[in-house]
Amino acid sequence: MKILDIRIREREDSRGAPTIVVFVTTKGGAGEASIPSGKSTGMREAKTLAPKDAVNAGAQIAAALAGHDFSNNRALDKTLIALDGTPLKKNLGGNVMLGVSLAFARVRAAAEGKALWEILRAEYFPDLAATPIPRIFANLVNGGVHAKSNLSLQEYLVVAKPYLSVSDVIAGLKKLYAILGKMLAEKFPSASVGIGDEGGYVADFRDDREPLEILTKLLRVSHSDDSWFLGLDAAASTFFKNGSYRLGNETLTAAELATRYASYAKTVPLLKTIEDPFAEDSLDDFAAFQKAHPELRLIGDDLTVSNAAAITAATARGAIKGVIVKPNQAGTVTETCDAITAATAHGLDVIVSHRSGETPDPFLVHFAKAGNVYGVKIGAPIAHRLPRYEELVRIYDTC
Ligand code: 2PG
Ligand code: MG
Repeated sequence: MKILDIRIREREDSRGAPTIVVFVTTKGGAGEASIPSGKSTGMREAKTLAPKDAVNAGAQIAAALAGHDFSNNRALDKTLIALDGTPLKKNLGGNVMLGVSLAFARVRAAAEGKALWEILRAEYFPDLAATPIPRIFANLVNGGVHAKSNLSLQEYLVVAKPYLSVSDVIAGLKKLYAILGKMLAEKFPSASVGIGDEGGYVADFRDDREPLEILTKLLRVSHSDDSWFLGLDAAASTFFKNGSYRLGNETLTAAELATRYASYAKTVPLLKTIEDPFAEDSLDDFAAFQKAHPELRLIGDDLTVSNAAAITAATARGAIKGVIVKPNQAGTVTETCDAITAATAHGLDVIVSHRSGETPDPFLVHFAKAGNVYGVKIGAPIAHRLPRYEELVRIYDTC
């Protein structure tokens, strides 16, 4: 498919911060992709260029690629990676490169009359056949850098065990969300309960343990404790300062923080997963904690930054049992799919994730379906988080 032009326009994300939409025109048609952006970003994830620089990078890519023919995404992405020439995509930006790569995949999908996930499946996961429904990781209480509150931990998630249809689980989740809203309104002055970046509630909790206790109660009173479990995303790099962890008013060593998580898990038996429990450079602490607590599943995010080599290294150390995959951490369609392939080969639970600053573009759901992943992390079922819920219904329940 011959590239004719690439254009980039600035748009707002769900936080009202500037991000980009990328348009690719080829001889066979046009495609576009809107790129989300993170706040608790890993230092080794692909760099995001500000919109002005992104427009220039887009023009540079257009000048280099116009007239070139690419038969698949791997060929295009290889050329983009070479053109950028840096490990963290500092020159062309991971946001720009992913936008070009994804928009091109969409052109191919449209030309073949297929869904995006089918194009990705055919190119990157040709041996997969079934399409199991992924578990939804829904963030119902927001803290850390995603909320103005006293919580250091970033995300308190409810997760549905396997179920029959996406619509059923979303209906159950919306009920949980409404009941939780009522519980919090009774507990706190209602004007003080807010909504965070990912649609979860924000309130003045006693400490970082309290939301886990309240979510346990939520699952019990709604008789959902046999079909749902709880997860945390600590995003611990965000409260790691000068070699220690600032959890609320406390300053903890890694060992003390590990003891705290273990005590959460003991008193909150529904807690099964912890994402980024330690800072992004603390592979040893991940490995020690995962070995001491095989009943918990540690998940790498900032630790592994959707990079196949980093995922392999973390798995070799026994540091994680699951991994977050975010396409804009990787920076191209190919590297995203290679990360999914590597993680799956290592037996990890793969969870394809949104970013805290989102757009209506639901592309992540197509990566999930193409790669038959374990889960999707998509926030609470409201407002700007809904496009990914709707896409799940569209491509799992109605196709
Ligand atoms: C995370 C993400 C998404 P951000 O840490 O997992 O929930 O947050 O997009 O801000 O990096
Ligand atoms: Mg995370």
